Amino acid sequence: MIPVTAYSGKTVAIMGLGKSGLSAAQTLVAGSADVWAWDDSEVNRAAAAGQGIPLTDLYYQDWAGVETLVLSPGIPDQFPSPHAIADKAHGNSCEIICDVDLLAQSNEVARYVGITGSNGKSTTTALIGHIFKEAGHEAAVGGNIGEPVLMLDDLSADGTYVLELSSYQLERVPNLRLNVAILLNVSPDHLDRHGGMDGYVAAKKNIFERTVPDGQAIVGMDDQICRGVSLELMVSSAFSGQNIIPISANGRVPGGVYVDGSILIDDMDNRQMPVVDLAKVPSLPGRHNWQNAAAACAAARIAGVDDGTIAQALGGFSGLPHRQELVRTIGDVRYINDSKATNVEAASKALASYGTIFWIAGGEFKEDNLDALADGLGNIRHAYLIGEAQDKFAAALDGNVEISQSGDLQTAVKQASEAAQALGTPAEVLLSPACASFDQFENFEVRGDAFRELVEALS
Ligand code: UMA
Repeated sequence: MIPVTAYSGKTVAIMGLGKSGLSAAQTLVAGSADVWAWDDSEVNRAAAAGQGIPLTDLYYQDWAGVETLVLSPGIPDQFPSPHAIADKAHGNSCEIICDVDLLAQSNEVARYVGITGSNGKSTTTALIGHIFKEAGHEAAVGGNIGEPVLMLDDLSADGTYVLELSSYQLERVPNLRLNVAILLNVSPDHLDRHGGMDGYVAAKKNIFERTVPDGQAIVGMDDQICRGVSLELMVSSAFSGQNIIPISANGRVPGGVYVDGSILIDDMDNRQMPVVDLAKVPSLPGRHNWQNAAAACAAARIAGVDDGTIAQALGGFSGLPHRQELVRTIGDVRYINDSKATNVEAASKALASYGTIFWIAGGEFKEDNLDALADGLGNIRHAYLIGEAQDKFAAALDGNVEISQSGDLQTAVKQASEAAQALGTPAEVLLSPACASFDQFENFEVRGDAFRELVEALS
Protein backbone atom coordinates (compact mmCIF):
# COMPACT_ATOMS: atom_id res chain seq x y z
CA MET A 1 0.00 0.00 0.00
CA ILE A 2 1.23 3.52 -0.85
CA PRO A 3 1.53 5.90 2.13
CA VAL A 4 -0.44 9.06 1.26
CA THR A 5 0.47 11.82 3.69
CA ALA A 6 0.03 14.94 1.54
CA TYR A 7 -3.48 15.49 2.94
CA SER A 8 -2.70 14.98 6.63
CA GLY A 9 -5.10 17.13 8.67
CA LYS A 10 -7.04 18.22 5.56
CA THR A 11 -10.57 17.26 4.59
CA VAL A 12 -10.83 15.11 1.46
CA ALA A 13 -14.19 14.11 -0.01
CA ILE A 14 -14.27 10.71 -1.74
CA MET A 15 -17.19 9.81 -3.99
CA GLY A 16 -17.44 6.19 -5.14
CA LEU A 17 -16.20 3.34 -2.98
CA GLY A 18 -15.47 0.71 -5.61
CA LYS A 19 -11.94 -0.54 -6.18
CA SER A 20 -10.26 2.81 -6.67
CA GLY A 21 -12.30 4.88 -4.17
CA LEU A 22 -11.95 2.33 -1.39
CA SER A 23 -8.18 2.16 -1.82
CA ALA A 24 -8.02 5.98 -1.82
CA ALA A 25 -10.07 6.09 1.39
CA GLN A 26 -7.85 3.50 3.06
CA THR A 27 -4.61 5.25 2.20
CA LEU A 28 -5.91 8.71 3.12
CA VAL A 29 -7.23 7.49 6.49
CA ALA A 30 -3.83 5.86 7.13
CA GLY A 31 -2.22 9.19 6.20
CA SER A 32 -4.30 11.08 8.84
CA ALA A 33 -6.55 12.95 6.40
CA ASP A 34 -10.08 13.89 7.48
CA VAL A 35 -11.90 11.56 5.07
CA TRP A 36 -15.51 12.12 4.00
CA ALA A 37 -16.35 9.01 2.00
CA TRP A 38 -19.63 8.25 0.24
CA ASP A 39 -21.15 5.97 -2.38
CA ASP A 40 -24.65 5.89 -3.86
CA SER A 41 -24.81 2.16 -3.20
CA GLU A 42 -25.85 1.23 0.32
CA VAL A 43 -24.09 -2.13 -0.07
CA ASN A 44 -20.78 -0.50 -0.98
CA ARG A 45 -21.12 2.01 1.85
CA ALA A 46 -21.65 -0.82 4.32
CA ALA A 47 -18.65 -2.69 2.92
CA ALA A 48 -16.47 0.41 3.30
CA ALA A 49 -17.71 1.10 6.84
CA GLY A 50 -16.85 -2.52 7.66
CA GLN A 51 -13.28 -1.71 6.71
CA GLY A 52 -13.12 1.27 9.02
CA ILE A 53 -13.79 3.97 6.41
CA PRO A 54 -15.67 6.97 7.91
CA LEU A 55 -18.84 7.73 5.94
CA THR A 56 -20.19 11.24 5.40
CA ASP A 57 -23.28 11.94 3.32
CA LEU A 58 -21.73 14.28 0.77
CA TYR A 59 -25.16 15.40 -0.49
CA TYR A 60 -26.03 17.07 2.80
CA GLN A 61 -22.64 18.31 3.92
CA ASP A 62 -21.42 21.89 4.00
CA TRP A 63 -18.52 21.83 1.51
CA ALA A 64 -16.90 25.05 2.70
CA GLY A 65 -13.21 24.36 3.25
CA VAL A 66 -13.14 21.17 1.17
CA GLU A 67 -10.49 21.56 -1.52
CA THR A 68 -10.26 18.06 -2.96
CA LEU A 69 -12.74 15.52 -4.26
CA VAL A 70 -11.43 12.06 -5.16
CA LEU A 71 -14.04 11.06 -7.73
CA SER A 72 -14.05 7.47 -8.97
CA PRO A 73 -13.15 7.27 -12.66
CA GLY A 74 -16.51 5.78 -13.61
CA ILE A 75 -18.52 8.69 -12.16
CA PRO A 76 -18.99 11.57 -14.66
CA ASP A 77 -18.21 15.14 -13.80
CA GLN A 78 -19.18 16.63 -17.19
CA PHE A 79 -20.86 14.33 -19.71
CA PRO A 80 -23.44 12.99 -20.27
CA SER A 81 -24.35 15.04 -17.20
CA PRO A 82 -22.33 15.83 -14.09
CA HIS A 83 -22.98 13.70 -11.06
CA ALA A 84 -24.58 15.81 -8.29
CA ILE A 85 -21.48 15.49 -6.10
CA ALA A 86 -19.24 16.60 -8.97
CA ASP A 87 -21.52 19.64 -9.32
CA LYS A 88 -21.00 20.40 -5.64
CA ALA A 89 -17.24 20.21 -6.14
CA HIS A 90 -17.45 22.52 -9.17
CA GLY A 91 -19.59 24.95 -7.15
CA ASN A 92 -16.95 25.06 -4.41
CA SER A 93 -13.94 25.35 -6.78
CA CYS A 94 -12.80 22.03 -5.43
CA GLU A 95 -10.19 20.13 -7.46
CA ILE A 96 -11.32 16.75 -8.78
CA ILE A 97 -8.71 14.00 -8.86
CA CYS A 98 -8.60 10.21 -8.91
CA ASP A 99 -6.52 7.63 -7.07
CA VAL A 100 -3.74 7.77 -9.71
CA ASP A 101 -3.10 11.40 -8.80
CA LEU A 102 -2.72 10.45 -5.14
CA LEU A 103 -0.02 7.95 -6.15
CA ALA A 104 1.74 10.60 -8.23
CA GLN A 105 1.73 13.01 -5.27
CA SER A 106 2.92 10.35 -2.85
CA ASN A 107 5.78 8.76 -4.75
CA GLU A 108 7.78 11.33 -6.68
CA VAL A 109 10.99 9.28 -6.84
CA ALA A 110 9.98 6.30 -8.97
CA ARG A 111 9.70 6.41 -12.76
CA TYR A 112 6.28 6.28 -14.43
CA VAL A 113 5.23 4.66 -17.70
CA GLY A 114 1.63 5.41 -18.72
CA ILE A 115 -0.24 3.46 -21.38
CA THR A 116 -3.47 4.52 -23.04
CA GLY A 117 -5.37 3.78 -26.25
CA SER A 118 -8.81 2.53 -27.17
CA ASN A 119 -7.71 -1.09 -27.41
CA GLY A 120 -4.75 -3.18 -26.31
CA LYS A 121 -3.71 -1.06 -23.33
CA SER A 122 -4.13 -3.84 -20.75
CA THR A 123 -2.09 -6.29 -22.80
CA THR A 124 0.62 -3.69 -23.43
CA THR A 125 0.71 -2.73 -19.75
CA ALA A 126 1.00 -6.36 -18.67
CA LEU A 127 3.65 -7.02 -21.33
CA ILE A 128 5.81 -4.09 -20.21
CA GLY A 129 5.55 -5.15 -16.58
CA HIS A 130 6.44 -8.71 -17.60
CA ILE A 131 9.49 -7.65 -19.62
CA PHE A 132 10.71 -5.35 -16.83
CA LYS A 133 10.42 -8.12 -14.27
CA GLU A 134 12.15 -10.65 -16.57
CA ALA A 135 14.93 -8.10 -17.01
CA GLY A 136 15.33 -7.79 -13.24
CA HIS A 137 13.86 -4.27 -13.04
CA GLU A 138 11.81 -3.21 -10.04
CA ALA A 139 8.29 -2.60 -11.44
CA ALA A 140 4.67 -2.47 -10.33
CA VAL A 141 1.71 -2.79 -12.70
CA GLY A 142 -1.70 -1.25 -12.01
CA GLY A 143 -4.39 1.26 -12.92
CA ASN A 144 -7.27 0.61 -15.29
CA ILE A 145 -5.96 -2.94 -15.77
CA GLY A 146 -7.73 -3.72 -12.48
CA GLU A 147 -5.19 -3.29 -9.68
CA PRO A 148 -5.84 0.05 -7.92
CA VAL A 149 -2.57 1.98 -8.00
CA LEU A 150 -2.60 2.82 -4.29
CA MET A 151 -2.45 -0.88 -3.47
CA LEU A 152 0.89 -1.25 -5.29
CA ASP A 153 4.26 -1.40 -3.53
CA ASP A 154 5.98 1.87 -2.64
CA LEU A 155 8.81 1.76 -5.18
CA SER A 156 12.30 3.15 -4.82
CA ALA A 157 13.98 5.56 -7.25
CA ASP A 158 15.09 2.51 -9.26
CA GLY A 159 11.51 1.33 -9.65
CA THR A 160 8.93 1.97 -12.38
CA TYR A 161 5.17 2.20 -12.12
CA VAL A 162 3.64 0.77 -15.27
CA LEU A 163 0.12 2.21 -15.35
CA GLU A 164 -2.78 1.55 -17.69
CA LEU A 165 -4.61 4.87 -17.90
CA SER A 166 -8.19 5.16 -19.15
CA SER A 167 -9.61 8.30 -20.74
CA TYR A 168 -11.59 8.70 -17.51
CA GLN A 169 -8.48 8.67 -15.33
CA LEU A 170 -6.51 10.92 -17.66
CA GLU A 171 -8.95 13.76 -16.94
CA ARG A 172 -8.21 13.57 -13.19
CA VAL A 173 -4.42 13.42 -12.81
CA PRO A 174 -3.10 17.01 -12.60
CA ASN A 175 0.01 15.95 -10.64
CA LEU A 176 1.01 12.91 -12.70
CA ARG A 177 4.46 13.19 -14.32
CA LEU A 178 5.15 10.39 -16.79
CA ASN A 179 8.64 9.53 -18.00
CA VAL A 180 7.19 7.52 -20.87
CA ALA A 181 3.71 8.09 -22.35
CA ILE A 182 2.25 5.55 -24.76
CA LEU A 183 -0.74 6.15 -27.03
CA LEU A 184 -1.51 2.94 -28.91
CA ASN A 185 -4.55 3.75 -31.04
CA VAL A 186 -7.78 5.71 -31.02
CA SER A 187 -11.19 4.54 -32.21
CA PRO A 188 -14.64 5.56 -30.94
CA ASP A 189 -15.37 4.52 -27.36
CA HIS A 190 -16.99 6.11 -24.29
CA LEU A 191 -18.32 8.93 -26.50
CA ASP A 192 -21.26 9.73 -24.22
CA ARG A 193 -18.86 10.22 -21.33
CA HIS A 194 -16.63 12.66 -23.24
CA GLY A 195 -19.34 14.59 -25.09
CA GLY A 196 -18.33 13.09 -28.46
CA MET A 197 -15.23 12.11 -30.38
CA ASP A 198 -13.37 15.42 -29.91
CA GLY A 199 -13.69 15.17 -26.15
CA TYR A 200 -12.57 11.53 -26.19
CA VAL A 201 -9.48 12.29 -28.29
CA ALA A 202 -8.66 15.27 -26.05
CA ALA A 203 -8.82 13.03 -22.97
CA LYS A 204 -6.45 10.55 -24.61
CA LYS A 205 -4.05 13.33 -25.62
CA ASN A 206 -3.85 14.41 -21.97
CA ILE A 207 -1.28 11.65 -21.56
CA PHE A 208 1.27 13.85 -23.32
CA GLU A 209 0.37 16.88 -21.18
CA ARG A 210 1.30 14.73 -18.22
CA THR A 211 4.78 13.87 -19.51
CA VAL A 212 7.99 15.30 -17.99
CA PRO A 213 9.99 17.70 -20.21
CA ASP A 214 12.63 15.13 -21.20
CA GLY A 215 10.07 12.31 -21.35
CA GLN A 216 9.46 9.96 -24.26
CA ALA A 217 6.29 9.60 -26.31
CA ILE A 218 5.56 6.24 -27.95
CA VAL A 219 2.82 6.68 -30.55
CA GLY A 220 0.99 4.10 -32.68
CA MET A 221 1.07 4.93 -36.38
CA ASP A 222 -1.64 2.51 -37.48
CA ASP A 223 -4.62 4.85 -37.33
CA GLN A 224 -5.19 8.30 -38.69
CA ILE A 225 -6.00 9.98 -35.39
CA CYS A 226 -2.75 8.82 -33.78
CA ARG A 227 -0.74 9.81 -36.84
CA GLY A 228 -2.26 13.28 -36.46
CA VAL A 229 -1.38 13.35 -32.75
CA SER A 230 2.21 12.40 -33.61
CA LEU A 231 2.44 15.33 -36.03
CA GLU A 232 1.03 17.66 -33.37
CA LEU A 233 3.69 16.46 -30.92
CA MET A 234 6.43 17.03 -33.46
CA VAL A 235 5.52 20.68 -33.85
CA SER A 236 4.88 21.21 -30.15
CA SER A 237 7.65 22.58 -28.01
CA ALA A 238 7.24 19.83 -25.42
CA PHE A 239 8.77 17.07 -27.55
CA SER A 240 11.65 16.87 -29.99
CA GLY A 241 11.89 14.41 -32.88
CA GLN A 242 14.26 12.29 -30.77
CA ASN A 243 11.80 11.60 -28.04
CA ILE A 244 8.82 10.63 -30.18
CA ILE A 245 9.07 6.94 -30.97
CA PRO A 246 6.71 5.68 -33.65
CA ILE A 247 5.44 2.11 -33.51
CA SER A 248 3.54 0.11 -36.10
CA ALA A 249 2.29 -3.40 -36.75
CA ASN A 250 1.70 -2.58 -40.42
CA GLY A 251 4.95 -1.33 -41.83
CA ARG A 252 8.28 0.37 -41.45
CA VAL A 253 8.51 3.43 -39.20
CA PRO A 254 12.07 4.76 -39.24
CA GLY A 255 13.59 5.28 -35.82
CA GLY A 256 10.83 3.30 -34.13
CA VAL A 257 9.71 -0.27 -33.53
CA TYR A 258 7.63 -2.04 -36.16
CA VAL A 259 6.60 -5.38 -37.57
CA ASP A 260 7.87 -6.49 -40.97
CA GLY A 261 5.87 -9.56 -42.04
CA SER A 262 5.73 -11.14 -38.61
CA ILE A 263 9.20 -10.06 -37.47
CA LEU A 264 9.41 -7.42 -34.75
CA ILE A 265 12.08 -4.91 -35.79
CA ASP A 266 13.82 -2.53 -33.40
CA ASP A 267 14.97 0.52 -35.36
CA MET A 268 15.35 2.83 -32.38
CA ASP A 269 19.11 3.06 -33.06
CA ASN A 270 18.49 3.10 -36.83
CA ARG A 271 19.93 -0.41 -37.14
CA GLN A 272 16.75 -2.38 -38.02
CA MET A 273 17.48 -5.16 -35.54
CA PRO A 274 15.17 -8.21 -35.77
CA VAL A 275 13.90 -9.01 -32.25
CA VAL A 276 11.53 -11.98 -32.54
CA ASP A 277 9.12 -13.72 -34.91
CA LEU A 278 5.76 -12.76 -33.42
CA ALA A 279 3.95 -15.49 -35.36
CA LYS A 280 5.68 -17.88 -32.94
CA VAL A 281 4.27 -16.19 -29.83
CA PRO A 282 0.89 -17.91 -29.26
CA SER A 283 -0.21 -15.55 -26.48
CA LEU A 284 -0.14 -12.58 -28.91
CA PRO A 285 -2.50 -13.59 -31.75
CA GLY A 286 -3.34 -11.04 -34.43
CA ARG A 287 -1.60 -7.98 -35.84
CA HIS A 288 -3.18 -5.68 -33.20
CA ASN A 289 -1.29 -7.65 -30.53
CA TRP A 290 1.86 -7.15 -32.55
CA GLN A 291 1.39 -3.40 -32.19
CA ASN A 292 1.17 -3.99 -28.42
CA ALA A 293 4.44 -5.95 -28.62
CA ALA A 294 6.07 -3.10 -30.56
CA ALA A 295 5.02 -0.58 -27.90
CA ALA A 296 6.27 -2.82 -25.10
CA CYS A 297 9.57 -3.34 -26.91
CA ALA A 298 10.03 0.44 -27.28
CA ALA A 299 9.26 1.05 -23.59
CA ALA A 300 11.68 -1.68 -22.55
CA ARG A 301 14.44 -0.33 -24.80
CA ILE A 302 14.01 3.13 -23.23
CA ALA A 303 14.51 1.44 -19.85
CA GLY A 304 17.76 -0.09 -21.11
CA VAL A 305 16.55 -3.66 -21.67
CA ASP A 306 18.35 -5.35 -24.57
CA ASP A 307 16.61 -6.97 -27.56
CA GLY A 308 17.61 -10.52 -26.52
CA THR A 309 15.94 -10.16 -23.12
CA ILE A 310 12.88 -8.56 -24.75
CA ALA A 311 12.60 -11.48 -27.21
CA GLN A 312 12.85 -14.04 -24.44
CA ALA A 313 10.30 -12.22 -22.28
CA LEU A 314 7.81 -11.88 -25.17
CA GLY A 315 8.11 -15.62 -25.82
CA GLY A 316 7.30 -16.37 -22.17
CA PHE A 317 4.29 -14.02 -21.91
CA SER A 318 1.17 -15.93 -20.91
CA GLY A 319 -1.47 -13.40 -22.05
CA LEU A 320 -4.37 -11.93 -20.08
CA PRO A 321 -7.76 -13.39 -19.22
CA HIS A 322 -10.72 -12.25 -21.37
CA ARG A 323 -8.45 -11.00 -24.19
CA GLN A 324 -8.40 -13.62 -26.92
CA GLU A 325 -7.80 -16.11 -24.12
CA LEU A 326 -7.61 -19.69 -25.34
CA VAL A 327 -9.91 -21.46 -22.88
CA ARG A 328 -9.84 -24.96 -24.30
CA THR A 329 -9.35 -27.00 -27.44
CA ILE A 330 -11.77 -29.84 -28.12
CA GLY A 331 -10.91 -31.84 -31.22
CA ASP A 332 -10.24 -29.32 -33.97
CA VAL A 333 -12.13 -26.51 -32.26
CA ARG A 334 -10.50 -23.76 -30.19
CA TYR A 335 -12.74 -21.93 -27.70
CA ILE A 336 -11.65 -18.32 -27.26
CA ASN A 337 -12.77 -15.87 -24.60
CA ASP A 338 -12.48 -12.28 -25.83
CA SER A 339 -15.11 -10.84 -23.48
CA LYS A 340 -13.03 -7.64 -23.07
CA ALA A 341 -13.93 -6.73 -26.68
CA THR A 342 -16.66 -4.33 -25.61
CA ASN A 343 -16.54 -2.25 -28.79
CA VAL A 344 -16.68 -2.94 -32.53
CA GLU A 345 -13.04 -2.07 -33.19
CA ALA A 346 -11.82 -4.56 -30.57
CA ALA A 347 -14.04 -7.33 -31.95
CA SER A 348 -12.83 -6.60 -35.49
CA LYS A 349 -9.26 -7.34 -34.35
CA ALA A 350 -10.25 -10.75 -33.02
CA LEU A 351 -12.24 -11.55 -36.15
CA ALA A 352 -9.17 -10.78 -38.25
CA SER A 353 -7.08 -13.19 -36.15
CA TYR A 354 -8.83 -16.49 -36.97
CA GLY A 355 -10.02 -18.30 -40.09
CA THR A 356 -13.29 -20.19 -39.43
CA ILE A 357 -15.20 -18.44 -36.71
CA PHE A 358 -18.40 -19.38 -34.93
CA TRP A 359 -18.89 -15.96 -33.44
CA ILE A 360 -20.82 -15.11 -30.28
CA ALA A 361 -21.63 -11.39 -30.16
CA GLY A 362 -24.02 -8.86 -28.69
CA GLY A 363 -24.90 -7.26 -25.39
CA GLU A 364 -25.32 -3.55 -24.73
CA PHE A 365 -24.30 -1.77 -27.94
CA LYS A 366 -22.38 1.51 -27.46
CA GLU A 367 -21.96 2.62 -31.08
CA ASP A 368 -23.93 3.55 -34.20
CA ASN A 369 -22.99 0.80 -36.63
CA LEU A 370 -20.88 -2.29 -37.29
CA ASP A 371 -18.95 -0.79 -40.22
CA ALA A 372 -15.53 -1.44 -38.62
CA LEU A 373 -16.25 -5.18 -38.77
CA ALA A 374 -16.28 -5.24 -42.58
CA ASP A 375 -12.79 -6.75 -43.01
CA GLY A 376 -13.40 -9.59 -40.55
CA LEU A 377 -16.85 -10.66 -41.79
CA GLY A 378 -15.36 -13.09 -44.33
CA ASN A 379 -13.88 -15.16 -41.48
CA ILE A 380 -17.25 -15.73 -39.80
CA ARG A 381 -18.94 -19.05 -40.52
CA HIS A 382 -21.97 -18.28 -38.36
CA ALA A 383 -22.90 -15.60 -35.82
CA TYR A 384 -24.78 -16.34 -32.60
CA LEU A 385 -26.36 -13.17 -31.25
CA ILE A 386 -27.18 -12.43 -27.63
CA GLY A 387 -28.53 -9.64 -25.46
CA GLU A 388 -30.12 -6.30 -26.09
CA ALA A 389 -28.26 -5.69 -29.36
CA GLN A 390 -29.28 -8.85 -31.15
CA ASP A 391 -31.96 -7.29 -33.38
CA LYS A 392 -29.62 -4.47 -34.36
CA PHE A 393 -26.80 -6.90 -35.12
CA ALA A 394 -29.15 -9.21 -37.03
CA ALA A 395 -30.26 -6.31 -39.23
CA ALA A 396 -26.68 -5.13 -39.81
CA LEU A 397 -25.33 -8.60 -40.64
CA ASP A 398 -28.30 -9.74 -42.73
CA GLY A 399 -27.19 -10.95 -46.16
CA ASN A 400 -23.49 -11.00 -45.19
CA VAL A 401 -23.31 -13.62 -42.47
CA GLU A 402 -25.50 -16.54 -41.38
CA ILE A 403 -27.02 -15.70 -38.01
CA SER A 404 -28.92 -17.26 -35.14
CA GLN A 405 -30.63 -15.13 -32.53
CA SER A 406 -29.53 -17.19 -29.53
CA GLY A 407 -30.68 -14.74 -26.85
CA ASP A 408 -28.33 -15.75 -24.06
CA LEU A 409 -24.76 -16.91 -23.68
CA GLN A 410 -25.60 -20.45 -22.61
CA THR A 411 -27.69 -21.08 -25.74
CA ALA A 412 -25.09 -19.41 -27.95
CA VAL A 413 -22.21 -21.55 -26.61
CA LYS A 414 -24.24 -24.73 -27.10
CA GLN A 415 -25.29 -23.84 -30.65
CA ALA A 416 -21.87 -22.55 -31.70
CA SER A 417 -20.06 -25.55 -30.27
CA GLU A 418 -22.36 -28.08 -31.93
CA ALA A 419 -21.97 -26.37 -35.31
CA ALA A 420 -18.18 -26.00 -34.99
CA GLN A 421 -17.71 -29.63 -33.93
CA ALA A 422 -19.93 -30.83 -36.80
CA LEU A 423 -17.59 -29.14 -39.28
CA GLY A 424 -14.80 -31.67 -38.67
CA THR A 425 -12.02 -29.21 -39.62
CA PRO A 426 -10.14 -26.57 -37.59
CA ALA A 427 -12.42 -23.79 -36.34
CA GLU A 428 -12.90 -21.34 -33.48
CA VAL A 429 -15.80 -20.65 -31.17
CA LEU A 430 -15.13 -17.02 -30.35
CA LEU A 431 -16.84 -14.86 -27.76
CA SER A 432 -15.94 -11.34 -28.90
CA PRO A 433 -19.14 -9.40 -28.19
CA ALA A 434 -18.45 -5.90 -29.64
CA CYS A 435 -20.74 -4.73 -26.85
CA ALA A 436 -20.70 -3.91 -23.16
CA SER A 437 -21.97 -6.65 -20.89
CA PHE A 438 -24.22 -4.72 -18.54
CA ASP A 439 -27.55 -5.86 -20.03
CA GLN A 440 -26.94 -9.46 -18.95
CA PHE A 441 -23.82 -9.48 -16.72
CA GLU A 442 -22.26 -7.43 -13.94
CA ASN A 443 -19.22 -6.67 -16.09
CA PHE A 444 -17.08 -8.12 -18.90
CA GLU A 445 -15.11 -10.31 -16.46
CA VAL A 446 -18.27 -12.00 -15.19
CA ARG A 447 -19.35 -12.53 -18.83
CA GLY A 448 -15.97 -14.05 -19.71
CA ASP A 449 -15.99 -16.25 -16.62
CA ALA A 450 -19.47 -17.48 -17.58
CA PHE A 451 -18.20 -18.35 -21.07
CA ARG A 452 -15.22 -20.18 -19.59
CA GLU A 453 -17.45 -22.21 -17.26
CA LEU A 454 -19.82 -23.12 -20.09
CA VAL A 455 -16.89 -24.23 -22.26
CA GLU A 456 -15.29 -26.20 -19.46
CA ALA A 457 -18.61 -28.01 -18.94
CA LEU A 458 -18.77 -29.13 -22.59
CA SER A 459 -18.15 -32.82 -23.07
N1 UMA B 1 -20.95 4.99 -8.00
C1 UMA B 1 -21.72 5.92 -7.31
N2 UMA B 1 -22.52 6.74 -8.04
C2 UMA B 1 -22.61 6.68 -9.40
C3 UMA B 1 -21.82 5.74 -10.09
C4 UMA B 1 -21.00 4.90 -9.34
O1 UMA B 1 -21.66 6.01 -6.08
O2 UMA B 1 -23.37 7.46 -9.98
C5 UMA B 1 -20.09 4.10 -7.24
C6 UMA B 1 -20.47 2.65 -7.38
O3 UMA B 1 -21.49 2.28 -6.49
C7 UMA B 1 -19.15 1.95 -7.07
C8 UMA B 1 -18.12 2.96 -7.55
O4 UMA B 1 -18.76 4.20 -7.73
O5 UMA B 1 -18.98 1.69 -5.71
C9 UMA B 1 -17.53 2.49 -8.87
O6 UMA B 1 -16.54 3.37 -9.30
P1 UMA B 1 -15.87 3.12 -10.71
O7 UMA B 1 -16.93 2.84 -11.72
O8 UMA B 1 -14.96 4.22 -11.00
O9 UMA B 1 -15.11 1.73 -10.53
P2 UMA B 1 -13.89 1.24 -9.63
O10 UMA B 1 -14.34 -0.02 -8.96
O11 UMA B 1 -13.31 2.30 -8.77
O12 UMA B 1 -12.89 0.81 -10.79
C10 UMA B 1 -12.10 1.79 -11.42
C11 UMA B 1 -12.18 1.58 -12.95
N3 UMA B 1 -13.58 1.65 -13.37
C12 UMA B 1 -13.96 2.51 -14.32
O13 UMA B 1 -13.22 3.29 -14.85
C13 UMA B 1 -15.40 2.45 -14.71
C14 UMA B 1 -11.62 0.21 -13.32
O14 UMA B 1 -11.58 0.11 -14.75
C15 UMA B 1 -10.21 0.07 -12.79
O15 UMA B 1 -9.74 -1.24 -13.07
C16 UMA B 1 -10.22 0.31 -11.28
O16 UMA B 1 -10.76 1.63 -11.00
C17 UMA B 1 -8.81 0.26 -10.67
O17 UMA B 1 -8.01 1.29 -11.19
C18 UMA B 1 -12.54 -0.79 -15.34
C19 UMA B 1 -13.21 -0.16 -16.54
O18 UMA B 1 -14.27 -0.63 -16.93
C20 UMA B 1 -11.85 -2.05 -15.82
N4 UMA B 1 -12.61 0.86 -17.16
C21 UMA B 1 -13.11 1.46 -18.38
C22 UMA B 1 -12.65 0.70 -19.60
O19 UMA B 1 -11.63 -0.02 -19.52
O20 UMA B 1 -13.29 0.84 -20.66
C23 UMA B 1 -12.62 2.90 -18.48
